[in-house]
Amino acid sequence: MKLYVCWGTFRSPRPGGHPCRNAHEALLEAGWDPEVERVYGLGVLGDTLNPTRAKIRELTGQNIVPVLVTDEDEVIQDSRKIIAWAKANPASGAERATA
Ligand SMILES: N[C@@H](CCC(=O)N[C@@H](CS)C(=O)NCC(=O)O)C(=O)O
Repeated sequence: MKLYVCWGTFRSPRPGGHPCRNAHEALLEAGWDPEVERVYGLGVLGDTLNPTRAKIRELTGQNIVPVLVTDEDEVIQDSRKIIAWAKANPASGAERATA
C-alpha cells in the first residue's frame, strides 16, 4: 500500500487541516502502515513544471495529492475518499501495522 503525498504529512493551519496528513492519519487509525512517497512540486503549476508528479498523472490524470494505491492496486484520489476507504476497510490480521 502506497500513499503519495505532497511534501510530507506535517500539520497545517489551513481550514480542515493538511489533506495528506488527514489521509495518512485515517489509514494509521484503520491499522494500515502505508509506504509514504513524497512527490513534492506544486500541482497548480501544471505538468511541465511538475516532473516529480508524473506518477500522479499516470495514476489519476491530474496533479493533486494525496493519492492512495491499495494492495489490490485500487487507486483512490482525494483525502476525503481515502478517509472513507480507510473507515470502510480496517486492516485485519496480518495486514495490521505491527507497532
Ligand atoms: N480536496 C483535495 C485537496 C488536496 C490538496 O489540496 N492537495 C494539495 C497538497 S496537500 C495539492 O496537491 N495541492 C495542489 C498543489 O500542490 O498545488 C483533498 O482533500 O484531497
